[in-house]
Amino acid sequence: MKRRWRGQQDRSVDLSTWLYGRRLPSPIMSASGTSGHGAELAAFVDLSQIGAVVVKSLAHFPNDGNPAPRVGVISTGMINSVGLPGPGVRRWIDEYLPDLIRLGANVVVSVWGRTRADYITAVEQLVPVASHLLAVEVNVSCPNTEKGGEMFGHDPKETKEIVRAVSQTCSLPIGVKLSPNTDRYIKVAEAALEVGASTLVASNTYLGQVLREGSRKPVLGTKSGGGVSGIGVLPLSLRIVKELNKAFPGCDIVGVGGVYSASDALAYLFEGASAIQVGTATFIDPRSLHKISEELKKTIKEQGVTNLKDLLSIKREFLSF
Ligand code: RRO
Repeated sequence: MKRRWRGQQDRSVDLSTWLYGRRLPSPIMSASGTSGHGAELAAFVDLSQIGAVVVKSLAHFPNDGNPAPRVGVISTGMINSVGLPGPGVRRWIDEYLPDLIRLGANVVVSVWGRTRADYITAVEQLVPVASHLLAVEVNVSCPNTEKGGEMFGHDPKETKEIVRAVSQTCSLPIGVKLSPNTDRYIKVAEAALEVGASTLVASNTYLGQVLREGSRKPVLGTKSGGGVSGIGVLPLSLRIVKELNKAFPGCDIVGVGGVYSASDALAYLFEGASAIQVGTATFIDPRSLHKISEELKKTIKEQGVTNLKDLLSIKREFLSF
């Protein structure tokens, strides 16, 4: 059983935001794949006070993942080729979901598959526990599958069929995790929104390759490279969020990529995101979600307001980071 976090938090400021049709206590969420399948961060942050825990992508089958090393450190963050290891939805429901429920977390389940039918089966298996979940995040953009850079999320038609199938299988709100590795992300997003996605999650990691210093050897066990994340990708994902917001005004967007501080989170909010996912920063400091939330509250107070909505409506320049 996971231990509940018992640190200090400022309760005088309202960080709440709307996403997936619900009021969440904070716009700061965990990013899929960066804190395990369950309540792994519970010792470092009050899971009931963050926006949501986004679980590492699950398939309807257990999966081993890629050979080690699965992650490598770079000056601007990291590269990974984790390769979707996971217990499968059924075992996840038995072994991981109970702690998340007990700790009061909003739970978003990321799902993946090798075929459209795989996605349908994974979501069918979630239906009996749907009342405990906030949403499904459809991952069509993992860079580390057998097919490498060839992913459903680079094809609007494929994405549309998968999202349509998911929305016909369950009544949970649907987010779609977009790939940044295509110039067609607007078309992909449009296709997903047409068939039932409510939320665009931008974005997954950036295809890359890293060699060991002074060597021809890749740092990752999969020699073909992996997905790059961290502070270096913030400007890249921020631009995608901006473009999505312009193309789909009013649509819910979750910004992901390189958020290490409240000022990084605010950049996404200023460009139209309703929430932010934090991933790579938690590898540097597992308390990052807590720290960023508290920093955001401090900024709100410094500006003489008491909630996030009012902070975002301030038009003058105000940051003093
Ligand atoms: O497991 C992974 O290798 C992985 C996934 Br599912 C993903 O969506 N993004 C990523 O960078 N790695």
